[in-house]
Amino acid sequence: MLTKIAELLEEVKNYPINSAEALKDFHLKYLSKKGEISNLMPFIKEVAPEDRKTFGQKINELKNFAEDKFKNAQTEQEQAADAGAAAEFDLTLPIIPNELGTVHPLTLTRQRIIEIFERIGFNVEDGPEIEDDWHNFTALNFPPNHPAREMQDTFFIEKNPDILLRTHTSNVQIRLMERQKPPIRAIMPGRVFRNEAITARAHCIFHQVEGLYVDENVSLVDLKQTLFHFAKEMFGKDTKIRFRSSFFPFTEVSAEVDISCFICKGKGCNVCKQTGWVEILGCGMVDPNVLESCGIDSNRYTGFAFGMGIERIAMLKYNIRDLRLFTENDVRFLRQFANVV
Ligand code: 2U9
Repeated sequence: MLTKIAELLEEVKNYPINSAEALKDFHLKYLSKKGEISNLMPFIKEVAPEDRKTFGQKINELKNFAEDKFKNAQTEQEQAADAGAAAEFDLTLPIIPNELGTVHPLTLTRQRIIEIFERIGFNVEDGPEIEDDWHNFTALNFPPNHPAREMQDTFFIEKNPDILLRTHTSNVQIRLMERQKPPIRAIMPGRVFRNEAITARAHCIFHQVEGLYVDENVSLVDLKQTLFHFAKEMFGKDTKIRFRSSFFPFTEVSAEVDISCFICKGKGCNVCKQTGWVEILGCGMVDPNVLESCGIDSNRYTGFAFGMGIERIAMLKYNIRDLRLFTENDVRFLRQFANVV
């Protein structure tokens, strides 16, 4: 029996494993359940009891040897396959360029506006783009016959004219005041919709940032100082501002704010149409009716609010002449903002 094991060991040693096929055959012939080494096991019973230990040891040695030979051959074949695959790559070829996008100028502008107001204690609030009449118009003191409520100015949902696409982000202020008592100090950046033809100066979808500050003793002085701070941070520390009286249904008093033209420093140029001033936003003291609509006591609390178009601020800051550039996604336009901070 020992001779049979020695012969098998010799056979295993000399077995040439030179291909993946041969590796498989080797395993089948010697190491599988019905392989030649397993087939030796039943013979243990036929060996004299005093020789069984030696017999068992010899089979184990044979099995270990066959297993080692199999594993080594397997590793060698795997390494050879890896080296072959690596050789197929030409490491001298130039890399495929991985082009990075750039931050959109409207995103840059929105981020800058948020940063300026966050630093002086304003939170950022968000709300729905699809809104009901109450939160977009009625609570904001729009009279029933106001032109903004007409089909040609606002996108209404046909099946339910009480539902519309918000025309400003003021709905967020209304929702905020309905659920939170003063002090309230927040800005509302977001997308708004108006039924307008698309031109160089108008679009049916644009972006706003509105702001609201409601507390005891909030005054026009707070409003002026806040917006003066914003203008200097956004357009440079030498920027001057002026307030022109205006009208909005939701504010009383109301004003439009101009900044001194930062292109010509007030001397007169194309951007400011020779006036030395450019309009940047609207603002005012929140109308007491609006506070009351939201359940806020207008005898105790006052507030200021403002609203600006992000496109307008970006056009002024980066000297962009046509609104449509923001939505055309022309990389020649977008790439110019790659290094703007
Ligand atoms: C509440 C109370 C008052 C927000 C305001 C303006 C003035 C304004 C325009 C700027 C350019 C809109 O994008 S634009 O066309 N906005 O002039 N917005 S005061 O006043 C509010 C808002 C909410 C509850």
